[in-house]
Amino acid sequence: MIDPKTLAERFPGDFLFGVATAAFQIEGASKADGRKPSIWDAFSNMPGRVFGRHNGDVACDHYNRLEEDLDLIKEMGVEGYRFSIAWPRIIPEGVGRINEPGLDFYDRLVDGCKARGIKTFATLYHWDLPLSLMGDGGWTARSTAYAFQRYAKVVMARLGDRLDAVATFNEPWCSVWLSHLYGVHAPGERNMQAALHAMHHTNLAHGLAVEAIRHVAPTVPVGLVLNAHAVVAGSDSAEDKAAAQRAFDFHNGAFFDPVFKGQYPQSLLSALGEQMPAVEEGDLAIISQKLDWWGLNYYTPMRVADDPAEGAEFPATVPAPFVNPEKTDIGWEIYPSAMGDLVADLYRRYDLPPMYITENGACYNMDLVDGAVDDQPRLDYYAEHLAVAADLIRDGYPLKGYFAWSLMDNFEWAEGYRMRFGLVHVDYDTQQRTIKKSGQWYRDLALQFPRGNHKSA
Ligand code: IFM
Repeated sequence: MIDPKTLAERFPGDFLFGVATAAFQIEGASKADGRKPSIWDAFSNMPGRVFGRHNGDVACDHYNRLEEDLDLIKEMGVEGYRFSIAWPRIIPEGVGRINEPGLDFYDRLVDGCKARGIKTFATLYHWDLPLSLMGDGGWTARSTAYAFQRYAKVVMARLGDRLDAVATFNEPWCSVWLSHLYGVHAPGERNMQAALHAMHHTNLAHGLAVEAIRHVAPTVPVGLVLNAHAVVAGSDSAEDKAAAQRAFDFHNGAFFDPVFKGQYPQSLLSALGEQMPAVEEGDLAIISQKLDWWGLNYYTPMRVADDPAEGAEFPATVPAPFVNPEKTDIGWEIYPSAMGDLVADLYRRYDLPPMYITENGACYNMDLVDGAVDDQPRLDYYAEHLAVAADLIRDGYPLKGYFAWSLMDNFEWAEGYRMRFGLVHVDYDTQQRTIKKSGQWYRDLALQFPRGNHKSA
């Protein structure tokens, strides 16, 4: 077992260790204090969408257990908490009426963090679109981008004086491709044209929100969290290498290129441009405003091969086999070095600001035995990926912090509660929290920070 104190020595003294969650996954209280449904409430209540028809009505009951959970975060020894804000609590219909009790909840959350000396990293959108906005087409409608801008303004006007950082979106890949093309996440569409509309309007919403944040809370560092895919060709053949480039353009370039280069990838435009919505004059300038930071969420590589089927839709790839047969309980290949290669590749391709690893972690579903959870494989996963993070710092990449996903077991989207990513175990019958073996290890590491004589990377 890697000793956490030895590992800690590989990070600069001002490196930030944190834990992450998202509103819909933990809060519950889905009808409390004026909150209205999100697309995830509707989706999870439909048969056949979420495992066991689990929903977010109670989740980890975090909304009602805020103080205890903030104590738990403190107990985890971390310096930062990454959480998301639920748009349906703040502007329940997406547009129109502002719901003060919703803002009050996040006020308490932020103040509670500050009182405990914990830095606040807020995400404005972690997939819980107010359901009412689906009446206009949800993310396929340009008007949703402007509704998001207003929501960003409202949140920052209330919380901006106490946030240490804000991200506009979490993983647009999921709320665009997984939600509108692959049909796995809400709203469950399977349509390329709809997905391309969601793509552009999400990118536009990001840019509009950056503008709003800078206007209302100019001192808060603003960023974007991307689950960049570590795309690896399944073989050295020219076909598979070309497939990997196409996959990069589609899965990463669709977001990185407009944000960090002010244009969409040429390959995507050639293949799919006709199905895209109008990119109006000025859109790309709004989208590509310089960011203060960006966040990487990394779990597993994406191995691809060329799809030989005639007329296969762009990016025309099929999955290639895992190289490492070891996988986590959700079926994702464990391959830590791909995280390092991905970061190096992204800094080669784009002019990127400093970064955080905003999510990394593993799904293992072992339960409580005699009051304890022995999740050694999760601990190993963390240790191996953190060693890669330390290598990145050694090699000069501007990596400022790392957030473990997740603080506690929670609603794992289409997988419901059966897939567990927490450092802390949640018994959903009693809402009892138990720090797992991995959580104790992570705490021992995090407790070393910040430490004196900071030597920044
Ligand atoms: O649970 C999710 C999280 O909401 C976004 N990133 C990936 C995690 C694990 O699937």
